[in-house]
Amino acid sequence: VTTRPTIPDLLRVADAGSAGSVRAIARLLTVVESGGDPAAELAGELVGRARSAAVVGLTGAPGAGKSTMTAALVGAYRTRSARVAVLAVDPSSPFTGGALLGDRVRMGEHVLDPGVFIRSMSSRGHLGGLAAAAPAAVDLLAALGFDVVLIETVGVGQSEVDVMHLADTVAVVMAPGMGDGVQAAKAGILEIADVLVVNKADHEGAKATIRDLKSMVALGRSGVAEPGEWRIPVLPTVAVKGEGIDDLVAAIDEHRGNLVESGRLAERRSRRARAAVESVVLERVRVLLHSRTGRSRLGAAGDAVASGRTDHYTAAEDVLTWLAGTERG
Ligand SMILES: Nc1nc2c(ncn2[C@@H]2O[C@H](COP(=O)(O)OP(=O)(O)OP(=O)(O)O)[C@@H](O)[C@H]2O)c(=O)[nH]1
Ligand SMILES: [Mg+2]
Repeated sequence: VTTRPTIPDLLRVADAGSAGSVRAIARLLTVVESGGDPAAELAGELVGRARSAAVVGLTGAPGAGKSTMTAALVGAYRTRSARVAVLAVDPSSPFTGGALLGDRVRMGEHVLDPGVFIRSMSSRGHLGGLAAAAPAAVDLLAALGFDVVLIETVGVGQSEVDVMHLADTVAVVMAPGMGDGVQAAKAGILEIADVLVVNKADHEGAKATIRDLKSMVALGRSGVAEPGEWRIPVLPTVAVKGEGIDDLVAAIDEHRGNLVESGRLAERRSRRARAAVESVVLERVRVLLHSRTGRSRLGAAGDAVASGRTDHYTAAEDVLTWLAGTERG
């Protein structure tokens, strides 16, 4: 008779780093994604653990070379014997199977390396959406002792920005000649980028893109540099050939050093933890609202507003008062 491994069992196997550890880590991530009591138990087990992972976000337009870059970065970190986890995140699409399958091929030899853990997350099947699971997933991987957690996501829309807020360092990957998409994305780029990467530097037009981005970075700065202020570097790479990857790793290290010195690493960690707390709160509220009582409360509130007996703010206050009572009880 085989019994289901408990969460402490899974943690022991994951920590041992032995043959079954990749599978144990995968199961722990499933626990995180599924939420509820097991996820709460796991979170409790992880309290007090050291988390020293460098959390690196990689985002950019479709086809810019993020996955190729991720594989190259994994290779670079592995030569330093760092343990690396990759979370490939697609916040928008519930249908990422094909793309992620391609990424597995792109990850090549890393798929079989026990020092590398690769996981895809999509919005499919998550009660609270991806945002609910991503912060806790990053935290789990850090608590399991990974030295580097790479989060790869597509695009620079709001949900990608949310995901990128989980990272200590965000690299935005661009490619030359991507036209209007790049233009449109520019506004959001400086908000989230710590490092700008111009991939496909072997393509025509790379020089112009680099020049463009450098002047954009210069314009985005507010005149006089403060001491210790981070300057966003613009780095050319050819990810398919591994060119420029060492410089990128160096820039990521440098940015991390800057975060530590300026005290902003702690700030980013708090921001990540805040996101984890917020997502649990929102999940709880959603569960309560969708419960039998919750639905009848909402239904009654809707009736009261529709019939003109009250307004929707007052009705919402009543529902919130009920929710607060439920949480205490
Ligand atoms: N010439 C050239 N091609 C590259 C380079 N980097 C990546 N590619 C190619 O560009 C294509 C897209 O690369 P991916 O790594 O899949 O890009 P991605 O940003 O992950 O794409 P999505 O996940 O679809 O958004 C692939 O055919 C790569 O081989 C590069 O530096 N130079
Ligand atoms: Mg990709």
